[in-house]
Amino acid sequence: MKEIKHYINGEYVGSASGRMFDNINPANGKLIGRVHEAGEAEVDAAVKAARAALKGPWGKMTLDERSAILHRVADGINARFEEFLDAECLDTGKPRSMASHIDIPRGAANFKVFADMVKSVPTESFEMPTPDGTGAINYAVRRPKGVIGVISPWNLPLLLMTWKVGPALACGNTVVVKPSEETPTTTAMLGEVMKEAGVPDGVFNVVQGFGGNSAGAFLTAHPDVDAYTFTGETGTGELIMQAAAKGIRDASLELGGKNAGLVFADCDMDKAIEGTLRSAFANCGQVCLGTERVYVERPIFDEFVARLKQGAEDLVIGPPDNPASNLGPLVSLKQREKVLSYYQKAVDDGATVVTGGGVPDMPEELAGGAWVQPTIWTGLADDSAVVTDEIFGPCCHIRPFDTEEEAIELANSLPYGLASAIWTENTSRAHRVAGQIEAGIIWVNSWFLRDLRTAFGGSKQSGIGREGGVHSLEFYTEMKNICIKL
Ligand code: NAD
Ligand code: 6OD
Repeated sequence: MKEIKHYINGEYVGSASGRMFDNINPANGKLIGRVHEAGEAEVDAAVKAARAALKGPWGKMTLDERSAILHRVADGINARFEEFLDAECLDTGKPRSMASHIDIPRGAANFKVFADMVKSVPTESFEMPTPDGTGAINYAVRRPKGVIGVISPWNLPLLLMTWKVGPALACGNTVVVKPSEETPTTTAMLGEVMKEAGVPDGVFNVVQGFGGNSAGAFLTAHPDVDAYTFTGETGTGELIMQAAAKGIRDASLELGGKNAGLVFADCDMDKAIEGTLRSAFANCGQVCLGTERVYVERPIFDEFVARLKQGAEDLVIGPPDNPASNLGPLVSLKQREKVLSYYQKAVDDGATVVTGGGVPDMPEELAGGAWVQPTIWTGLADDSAVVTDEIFGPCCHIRPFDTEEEAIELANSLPYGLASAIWTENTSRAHRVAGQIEAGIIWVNSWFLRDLRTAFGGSKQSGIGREGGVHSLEFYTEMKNICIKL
């Protein structure tokens, strides 16, 4: 039986309490292994190790030395690519075809990109006159923020965790990571890679466990953490912000979304269908950037619905190791309960179920998995909870619109503001509409096309702050101004 421990101060350690929880394979409901659950003692040990490591060799390294180590971390992930891939697919059930193209390569790239970027970011300097005529010079320097608490979700476990750990370490911080209880494995494995790459003990620490009244809450309550970076639900983000307020700690929050896709009659229909299929169903709909609300200009509405239905019905539902699979299970039976409750609510609210709406028939060996059908609805009122709540499942509601203004108003009608996809071949319209959408990330004729130098994050209740490129470096460093009187 596989046993997953915490990684603290360069060693794998179990919980003093002996408390453990199950790690379940969502593709078949079977036990993968047992995971140690951190109590306050383990979280405290991890934070102490991270604090001490700030003053150790890590804090004294040059940028070049630190950057070279982070390149070795990326190389270490790539050298064990298949092991990381197996582990990620086992924990999440996602198709290997997806994880091998997105999760694992991005997990490695997140280290290289920020290791390089940190070496080329300028700061500022100002000359100023003074009354005595001698003048003064101001210049800014960046320093690590300190010990960073990283709390990450289960949908893209390695990718989203390293998206924070990469820049945090590149900037010279130390980290204590609390991965999701659903997906503990790849974060645990990263400890071995860090060790082999020469990351000093205490720089990267992992505590396993749940959120509330467990490792997550103990980490956010710990007074010696300098800042938190969190990806997860908006409600959890509120709790983390409250905890961070004690002691005036900074928090970067990447939260939920209920993203709109706007499909104009002048779109390239093939591109719009392909992109909307991916944005609604990739990772079984468990992508924060995914499109759960699709608004389609009336003249092409019927054709769009028919073609999206066909595309959804052509998806191959299956386990990770089937090379043909492009729709895996949800992450857990709990998540399936949530998604199915919305499938039922849609029916109760009078939706037309265009396709799906239930649980697929699976072979006996997979029957215990968290499978759901990809689902499309039309006909719901704009205030139905199915249209306003983030479901985080393989589903979308499609509604017609008549004017550009109406489409923009519909897209902006919710308290979320994470991402949006616009489908049009009219460039003026693309710029005009993109500029008016209230979201942090807008894609035109694409979806989830990522350049890691760009600002990433949500507006409104989808988050606070931006990460990516220099924005990550801003969050993970403290800038100080030095004023020299001449
Ligand atoms: P979640 O908020 O339930 O959990 C995320 C992490 O927070 C987990 O590690 C969990 O254990 C921890 N946690 C939960 N309660 C906590 C508490 N009280 N104190 C400290 N830690 C706590 O989110 P999830 O279900 O893992 O992920 C899905 C959600 O994440 C969706 O809402 C999705 O939109 C969002 N998400 C957002 C982005 C983004 O970039 N904006 C990216 C991915 C996922
Ligand atoms: O690509 C990224 O950097 C990123 N943070 C993606 C988030 C996906 C949400 O599920």
